[in-house]
Amino acid sequence: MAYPFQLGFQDATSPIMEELLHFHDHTLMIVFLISSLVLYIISLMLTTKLTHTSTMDAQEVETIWTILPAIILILIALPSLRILYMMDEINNPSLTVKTMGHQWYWSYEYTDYEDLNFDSYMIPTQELKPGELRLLEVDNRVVLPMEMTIRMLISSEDVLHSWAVPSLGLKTDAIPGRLNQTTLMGTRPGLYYGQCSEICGSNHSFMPIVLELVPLTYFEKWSASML
Ligand SMILES: [Cu+2]
Repeated sequence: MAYPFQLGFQDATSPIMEELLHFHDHTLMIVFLISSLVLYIISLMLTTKLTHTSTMDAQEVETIWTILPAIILILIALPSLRILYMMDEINNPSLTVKTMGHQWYWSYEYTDYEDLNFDSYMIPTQELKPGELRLLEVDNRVVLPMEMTIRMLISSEDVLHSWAVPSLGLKTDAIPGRLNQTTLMGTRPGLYYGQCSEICGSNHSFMPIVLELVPLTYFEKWSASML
């Protein structure tokens, strides 16, 4: 989860988020270079009186300042498309979990099991135990095996919601009447927090998401205890 006054992203827990962080740094570096150049030129123009009064046109420099931005745009667009297609890929998932957004809680269904489903409500502030996170803890966590490809199916029962877990690089809209699909792959065990990311009504802030990524053997024990 994020810590107070955090400026950057959360640490990556999935390969996709790793890629997204690299792409963010790459794009930010380009932005820094352009900003520095523009600032330098502005300061130069403000502090000198160097003007070439007889210059009417300059073909060479115009060619450069047309082609150079085009190359920079390509350098951003190509890696961006690469990640876009990687996120779209569903490669042979070993587990499917369906989540439905409700006003205002999430419900989960492990569709590979006969009868494994539950609702996940936020724990109200007055019922929190010491050390628990306000507005982020839920009564039933989504337990999932780590280092496995999981297919998340996301939909909604009433209004638009959005199922988001920042450290996994996930944010998928939950749309009534439509089943959205995304791949979830955690590389580390732990607790991962997210929140509904679509303004969905008066209790929009009170429908958090908590993933508990565990090794496969623990997941098997948990699923057996839930049946
Ligand atoms: Cu919502």
